[in-house]
Amino acid sequence: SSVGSERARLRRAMKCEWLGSLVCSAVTFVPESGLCLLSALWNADFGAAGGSGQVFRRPADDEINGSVSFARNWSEYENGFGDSSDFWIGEKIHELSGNHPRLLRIEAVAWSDALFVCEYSGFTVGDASANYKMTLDSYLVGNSNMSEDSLTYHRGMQFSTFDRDNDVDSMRHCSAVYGYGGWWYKHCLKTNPNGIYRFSAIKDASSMIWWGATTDRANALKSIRLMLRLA
Ligand SMILES: [Ca+2]
Repeated sequence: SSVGSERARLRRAMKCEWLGSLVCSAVTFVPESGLCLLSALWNADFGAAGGSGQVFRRPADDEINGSVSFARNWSEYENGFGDSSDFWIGEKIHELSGNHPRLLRIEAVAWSDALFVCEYSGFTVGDASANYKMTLDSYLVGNSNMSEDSLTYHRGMQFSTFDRDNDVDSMRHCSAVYGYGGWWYKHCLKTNPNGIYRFSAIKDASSMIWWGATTDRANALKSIRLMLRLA
């Protein structure tokens, strides 16, 4: 019933906020979907799935370049960075998912303002000794409206940054080739949410992209966020 599902949503909300306050102040609860934010970069309204037209304000240095904020080194990605609206959660992602595989939800907004969503079960991230290796179980087709599953490609990869090449491409340093962001690069990518922020749907794979969320796979996105269901 809707009462039952509302009760379940509230229960998740309370557990999520409790876990969030326990492990990381950067964990933000998203009441509309009952999930917790891991990472976000937005200047758009996420619509029904996400809230009330928050406007993203880029830091001053990004107004010059527009590509700085997610080009961070290994220790910055470990520690986490950013503010409440534009951030990476850091190694807390392992604390949240290492022993408890979670549901992962990605919300991406194209420059047309269309919202694309996908969800994965069994998302988990290892610890520093495993270079934060990421695994997941399956793409939840019924909860997703993207034209393809692009994250399964990255399953089993270790995390890389521009100063730590842990990808499996022996010829290239994927982070450095594709925008200097940190991510679970492979050979190299079908998703690049920490790539360079553009101010239009420019076609370039070093941009913040997510295959399946745009007409052309390499079109830059307007906004994206990653969320974890903690309870
Ligand atoms: Ca490499």
